[in-house]
Amino acid sequence: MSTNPPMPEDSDDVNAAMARLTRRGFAFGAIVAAIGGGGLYWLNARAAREQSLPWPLRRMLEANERLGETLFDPRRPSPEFPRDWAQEPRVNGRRGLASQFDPASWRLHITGTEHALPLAAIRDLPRYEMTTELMCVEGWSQIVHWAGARLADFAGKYRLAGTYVSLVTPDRKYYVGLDIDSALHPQTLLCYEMNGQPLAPLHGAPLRLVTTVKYGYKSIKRIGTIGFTNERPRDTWAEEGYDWYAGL
Ligand SMILES: Nc1nc2c(c(=O)[nH]1)N[C@H]1C(S)=C(S)[C@@H](COP(=O)(O)O)O[C@H]1N2
Ligand SMILES: [Mo]
Repeated sequence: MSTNPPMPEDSDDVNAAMARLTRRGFAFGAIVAAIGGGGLYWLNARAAREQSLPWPLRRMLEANERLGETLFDPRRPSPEFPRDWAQEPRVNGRRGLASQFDPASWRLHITGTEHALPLAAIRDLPRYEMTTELMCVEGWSQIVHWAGARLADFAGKYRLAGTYVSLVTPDRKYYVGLDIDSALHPQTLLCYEMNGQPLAPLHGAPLRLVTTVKYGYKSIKRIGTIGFTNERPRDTWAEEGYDWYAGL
């Protein structure tokens, strides 16, 4: 079947498309139970496609999106794990990492300001470490130890405010939007270390986001520009049919 939204960089699992959708889609589970396998076949074969999904699945994704937004408690902490449970996650998704790139001349740009910050500016913020689960919407997860600065501390220091945060790679090929509650969650970090080492290039050096309250696709690697805004920012995977909110 071919119901999955396109995922050019890391899609070896076309057949897992349904499974992916059901991770948070209990409503989908209910429909599957109600109509059975034959009905599911019908759904795939006959239902009109919207953004490459049969429309009933699309409606459900949208319903879940609203539900996720309503039920999410931004203060709820995500679980943390013993430090030695951490392992190296696979490199998943390389968009925005392909271009030639010199880490030494990297700066973090803040939209609407003159700031072009070196990594030292992030290291100067209070350091926070966490051992948390990175959950990819494709159905795998990995416990990883991260070190970095809280995005909330960064926002405080540079007096940034808005309803949303926008994050973009230096080449602008991967971009993420976050609602402000998730951005300021205490386990949303601007990370410069993974498992006790400086970030490897394919894990987002020199600076990436890691947030425990979203699926992995919001944890953008190699941030080039950050902006606080009142308009909902573009988001790479949302534009390919996934939930913009992507809450866990
Ligand atoms: N720049 C960039 N960041 C990205 C991606 C990407 O393709 N490009 N993929 C995302 C996805 S889908 C996941 S699951 C995580 C995986 O992080 P890892 O490669 O460090 O395991 O990175 C996210 N951040
Ligand atoms: Mo992912």
